Amino acid sequence: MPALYVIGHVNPDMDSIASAIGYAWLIKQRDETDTIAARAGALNPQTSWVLNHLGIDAPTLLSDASPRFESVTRRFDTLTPDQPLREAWIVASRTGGVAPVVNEDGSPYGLVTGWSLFNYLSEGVGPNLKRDESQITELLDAPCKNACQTGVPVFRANARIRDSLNRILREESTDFWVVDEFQKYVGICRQRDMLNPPRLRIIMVDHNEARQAIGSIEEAELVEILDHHRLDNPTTKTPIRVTVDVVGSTCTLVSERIEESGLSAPAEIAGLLLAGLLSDTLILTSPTTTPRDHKAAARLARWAFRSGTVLKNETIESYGDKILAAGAGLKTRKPEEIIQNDMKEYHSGDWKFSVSQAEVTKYLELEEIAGDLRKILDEHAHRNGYDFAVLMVTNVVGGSSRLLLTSKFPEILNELPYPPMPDNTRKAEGVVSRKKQLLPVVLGLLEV
Ligand SMILES: [Mn+2]
Repeated sequence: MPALYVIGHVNPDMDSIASAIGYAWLIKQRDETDTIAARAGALNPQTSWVLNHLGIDAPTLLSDASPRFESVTRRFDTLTPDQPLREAWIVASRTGGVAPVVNEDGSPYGLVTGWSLFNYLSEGVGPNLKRDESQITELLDAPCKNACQTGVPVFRANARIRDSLNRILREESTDFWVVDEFQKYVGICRQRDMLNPPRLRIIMVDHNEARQAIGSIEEAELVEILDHHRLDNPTTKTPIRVTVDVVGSTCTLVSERIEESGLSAPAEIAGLLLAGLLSDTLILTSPTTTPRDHKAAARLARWAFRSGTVLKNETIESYGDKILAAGAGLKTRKPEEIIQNDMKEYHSGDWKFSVSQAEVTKYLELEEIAGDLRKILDEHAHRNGYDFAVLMVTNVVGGSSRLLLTSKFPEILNELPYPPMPDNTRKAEGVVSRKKQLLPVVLGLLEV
């Protein structure tokens, strides 16, 4: 069975990372299925802080779902160039006709194959074989290097198969080397496996739109969706389990699943899920917060704030404050990073745009860097071919936002119900949710 990955959206936020780790943990416990928590990009400062604080490793980076050479690699036993050919015979009869010969340092030397062996033997005994040919067994005492096919193409284990398909089809040989990043032997891959590689199995958490998913998601096998955003999911060939529910965080859904399974999460997993929940709901204050989120937070707190753990003296509020503070502060961050960190792309009619969100604890720093930020936002929009871009700077303490728009934007957006400020930003009082508050207003204007 190919690996099963649980992964959130690109530009991952706290909820995406926490729900991926938490859900992968649950599946492993509940179904005894090997599951890998993955992330679709760099961690943001808030998430790094939480993972560090709880002593949890960051999930595996998976930026593309196209099958890699590693997925079709066969890890055959190897021989050194000086080992006798009869030992290669033993390996080849186990592998179905190929014995990899590898230098002492692990770099590929050559392959003993049916073809290379025939060439070698026919040179030794000539075209006419006598009835009892004892020469053949003697020939098998020679070192492997005498009967190797060299110049066999080499592929990196983590390279995409798709990118090398043309070359694979052109090659005469049907077995190829697979090496690691140091060009050392990993295994052998075979042409017929590469033409139909196993698809990565993916569970999407905290998103369901292909546009917000890792690259080549269409080449993966979508297994499940667990999310709380608007529905715009890719189509599938077979039925899958889809949960898109109206709650404040994906971590809420994960914690409900844990409870339904009759399990309780270990303290650090509970602390992580609680961080995702508190981050997405701004400590249970955002308009997206539901009674289920309150219930989930209480349950996670019970599991997480145990004696003997780093969170032993926390309350939901004190822990939430620390999490939000770890994500705050503009001047300490690069403008590019502020825009890229939590950026989502949208299409509406002919318009293509992005809305980035950054969280701060006060606006003082924004006024100082608004000019720089707009310049970078203009470049960002230009580079990606967006008609415009918006940066939403949210004051998580005050519970409102300032909007920074690119210098060029559709004229209709002058009608945004947020008054302009002296620093050229717009004041969006009480607006903290991109999804529930800002986006419907923007889309409402664009779609008129
Ligand atoms: Mn979320």
